[in-house]
Parts: sequence; structure tokens; C-alpha cells
Amino acid sequence: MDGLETLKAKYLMAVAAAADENALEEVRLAALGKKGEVSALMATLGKMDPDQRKAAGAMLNVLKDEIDAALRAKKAALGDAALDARLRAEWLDVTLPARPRRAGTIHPISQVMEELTAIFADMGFAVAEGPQVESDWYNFDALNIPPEHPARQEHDTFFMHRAEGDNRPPHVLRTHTSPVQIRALMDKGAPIRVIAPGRVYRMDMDQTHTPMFHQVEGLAIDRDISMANLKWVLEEFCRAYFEVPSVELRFRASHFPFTEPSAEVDIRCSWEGGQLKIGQGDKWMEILGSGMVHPKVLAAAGVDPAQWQGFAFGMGIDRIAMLKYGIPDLRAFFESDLRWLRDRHTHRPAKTRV
Ligand code: 2NM
Repeated sequence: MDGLETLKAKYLMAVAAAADENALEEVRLAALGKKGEVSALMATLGKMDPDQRKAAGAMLNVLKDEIDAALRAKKAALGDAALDARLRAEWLDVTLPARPRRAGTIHPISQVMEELTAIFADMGFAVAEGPQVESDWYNFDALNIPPEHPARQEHDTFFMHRAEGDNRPPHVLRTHTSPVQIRALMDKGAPIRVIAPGRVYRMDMDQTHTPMFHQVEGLAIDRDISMANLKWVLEEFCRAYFEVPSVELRFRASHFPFTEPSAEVDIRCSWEGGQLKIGQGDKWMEILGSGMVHPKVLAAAGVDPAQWQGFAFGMGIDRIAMLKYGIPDLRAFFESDLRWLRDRHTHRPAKTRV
């Protein structure tokens, strides 16, 4: 074991000379690797007599620790140097002004949400918001959709996962914004006038459906609100939103669990030469669902149906955005194609409709 000092000097020099992490790893393997020089000496310990082995073993361990410490220190130094080099090469001046041509644009859905919020605000409706992940009570039960109701299947619901062994019903991605109206009603009580615009989720994807889409629902509860008030509010909304002097709406009897009676609402229109015109013509286009809020829904939200009544409606925002801005495929809304988004911004048609 006389050569240990020489060996130590040799490897400490090699460590000092290593120019990068690869060279350093070669030094480590040559000294401490399975087939390395120090490891080879360790292997000779077995053939020594006990006293000799004890002394030699201790010296070899000291040597090994010294080389190991030198390797680690050098590795850290090389790492710091590499980081410094990268920081020098990859810098960014965060104080530079933004480039004006990269300014953001308003997404057509956001634009429409702002427009419709302003229109309903003029009629005294406040905006309510709520969570997108809902309990099944808010999304279904409170809306008179009990567990076995077929509407639960028709909604193509996305379910969240529960922890293993947790047998409570799973939360869902809200399938409509009605749970927001329930929350608003429970919070503020009657009388109330709110709209709930926002994202909703259903497992559906084709030319006219995306798994996430936008809805606005409205709710007006007071002592003597009727379908006549509903009709006026919807007509006012359509007139203002489509920017036409008058509109005609047609109420068709329908069914929703949360309203009684229920009606689907069509708007008079014409399609001439691919141009949609609202308010004239001999065609009808369905634009929303509505009705008088079911007494059970009022009761679930803690409102006494013997004293209060009112209407509710629900409308697809994406679709009315397509109608106003002439967008043929609603999937384009959610593809984040910057060319498309910029184009919508620069060519925004104020009144042309396809
Ligand atoms: C619709 C159609 C009819 C609706 C009901 C409620 C609530 F929470 F107040 F009961 N909000 N929205 C409703 C009524 C929604 O969508 C087609």
C-alpha cells in the first residue's frame, strides 16, 4: 500500500484537469468505478491477514473518500460554470416594450358575452358566477332531475373521480349554468333577476358540438312574474343583440324538468343567398329554451313557491355568436388559431350576417 500517496496525487490532478462533466465521469470510473484502480486495491484486501487488512482497509477508505470529495466539489463547480454560461447566452430584456403588432384581440365569444351582459344589465339583470366543477345536487337534484331521470344520461356528463373507497356521488363538470342560478337564489333569495353566462361541458364533439361550450341562462323571480314578461324580455334581447328594429318570436310547447310550463323559442328569419336576416322572412330558427321555474326548483333553493314565481331561460352563446358574426363551424372558436383570431378581429362585420 505504499503507492497510495502517488495514486491520490494522480487522481486529484486528474480531477482538477477535467474540463467538463464527461471528462470528470471518466476520472471517477478510472478511480472508483467497479473496474477502477482504487476498487482493484480494495479487492486485494481479502487475501491479507487480519492486521494488515485492517490497516490497509482504513487507508484505502480514506483515499476513496478524498477522491470522492474532490469529484463532488469539481462536479458542482462545473455545473455552476455551465449554468453561468447558459445564463450569459440565453438572456432576455424584460424591460423592452411589447411589440404593438402582437397586441391581443378580443375573442368573439368574449365579445358576445360582453354584448349580452350589457343588454340584460339594461333590463335590471345582475351577473352571477359559480364553480365549473359542481356537486350533482346543484347540477341535477336541485333542478328537479333526480338520480334516475333520463336527462342525466342525455346530458352526456363528465364525472370527476372520487378517492378510492369514497362512495359519495362524484362531482361533475357543470352541464349547464343552472346550478349558478340555484346558488344565486339560495344566497340572495327572492325577488331576484340574474343572468349566468359561462362555460359548460358535455361529452359531445362534431360540426355543431364541442365538449366545452358557453351558455347564458336568465332567471327572474318575483311575486307576479309571468310568461308575458318572459316574452318581452326575450324580444328586447333579440332586437338589441341582432341590431334590428323588430323581431318576432314563436313559443313552442316543450319539456324541461326545471320549468313548467316549458317552451322552446324560435325567431323569424330568412335565408336568402346564404344571408341570414333576422326579423323578416318566412323561416323560423330555434334560439333558446325557457319556461316558468318549477315549484320544486324554487323549494329546493329555499324559496316558497306559494309566494314567488318567475321565468328562466337558457341559450347557447357560441351559436348566437356564429349567427351574428357569420362563423360556419363552431370548432374554430376553440382551436386557438392565431391567424383566425386576428382575422376575426380585423374583419369584424358590424351588421353583415351569413
Ligand atoms: C333552459 C331552459 C329552461 C333554466 C332554469 C333555471 C333555474 F335554475 F332557474 F331553474 N335556470 N335556467 C332553464 C330553463 C334553462 O335551458 C335550455
